[in-house]
Amino acid sequence: MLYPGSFDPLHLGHLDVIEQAAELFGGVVVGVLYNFAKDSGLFDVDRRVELVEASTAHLPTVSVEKHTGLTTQAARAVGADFIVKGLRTPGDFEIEQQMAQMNHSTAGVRTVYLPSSAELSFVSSRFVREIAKYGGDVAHLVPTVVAEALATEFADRQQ
Ligand code: COD
Repeated sequence: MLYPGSFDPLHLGHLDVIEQAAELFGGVVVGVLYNFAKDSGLFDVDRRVELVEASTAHLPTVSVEKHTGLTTQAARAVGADFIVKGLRTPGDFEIEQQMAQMNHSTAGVRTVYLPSSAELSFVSSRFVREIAKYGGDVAHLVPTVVAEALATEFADRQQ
């Protein structure tokens, strides 16, 4: 099973989905995808991978891969029969359902949805980046290692 995303950066909503997937399915490959339009990101892909690895070090059945291209190609590359997606809102479902149908129709790859935990459904990488950029507190939204990386990144940018 592949859990694909940008993970720029990984936050606790993502980690919750990873933990659920590892428990339910016995393991998961986290796929850090990086070659699409959205990718003028904060962290480069190798840093994102490092941060996901550090944040999932307590989960022995979780591994992390970076991948360029389509999600379905990433799934095939890691030998995953299906993709897992986290759902926060009904709006997420509408978008994800269309992608799931396209991925099945074009590549035979199926999608499983896991609901986000209620207390984490409002968390997004975009908001985390924005809050951290202006010095707001994100410590309750991201793993400690990510909070430290954000603080360093924005301190470096201000120099
Ligand atoms: N709680 C639970 N789940 C969450 C939360 C939260 N708070 N926040 C995000 N998630 C889920 C998202 O729903 C998503 O499933 C996953 O976590 C990753 O989130 P992001 O924000 O890191 O990733 P996205 O949305 O920027 O990127 C998603 C993909 C990389 C999977 C997508 O852009 C993609 O498929 N790109 C490849 C191009 C492709 O295959 N195109 C064809 C599509 S038909």
